[in-house]
Amino acid sequence: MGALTAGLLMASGAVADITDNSGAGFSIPDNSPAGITSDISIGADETITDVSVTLFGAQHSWVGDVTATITNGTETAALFVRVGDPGGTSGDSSTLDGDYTFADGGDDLWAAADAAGFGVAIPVGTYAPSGVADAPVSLAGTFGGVSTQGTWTLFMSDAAQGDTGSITGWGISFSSGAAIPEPGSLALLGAMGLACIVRRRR
Ligand SMILES: [Ca+2]
Repeated sequence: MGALTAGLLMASGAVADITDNSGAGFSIPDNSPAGITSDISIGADETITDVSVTLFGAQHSWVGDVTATITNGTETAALFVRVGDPGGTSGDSSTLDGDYTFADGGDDLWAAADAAGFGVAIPVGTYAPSGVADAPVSLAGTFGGVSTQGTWTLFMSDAAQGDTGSITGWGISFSSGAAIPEPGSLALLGAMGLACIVRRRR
């Protein structure tokens, strides 16, 4: 990005993000480790600083069955793996109903599922990615420094018979390149400038 463009972006408070919400929806095959995949192809070649993935219109009657991962073909990160299952159990009995975003710094999905309880939907929102037995996962840590360009593949699977689910679509969003101050940071800069002015007047 040229200095002029970056300056204009900073002046307008814009964020240098790439978002592609074109991922196709699908039904998750019941009780199938092979699961199902869907690709999004990104043409832009930017250096990733952070990634988030959103499942749109997610439905499932037993979240503990479900695993979701994202990969660029080289690196793979879990979004969630059989929530509520520390190993060898049927997992959490709450459900999925709506749009769920997975991003570093999001809410605790396992805690939200536990709070929801049997047959109750986990609230829609932004959740931190997690792995097997709720192991912490960082999307920035996994994909930071890698190019946005290429094929990004969402994998989902269901590990137990009976309860089923689907998504209507999915998307991926990247923060890339030089950090652009967000409106909150710009306001902070403004406040700092004001503080400087106040100090000068003393
Ligand atoms: Ca199932």
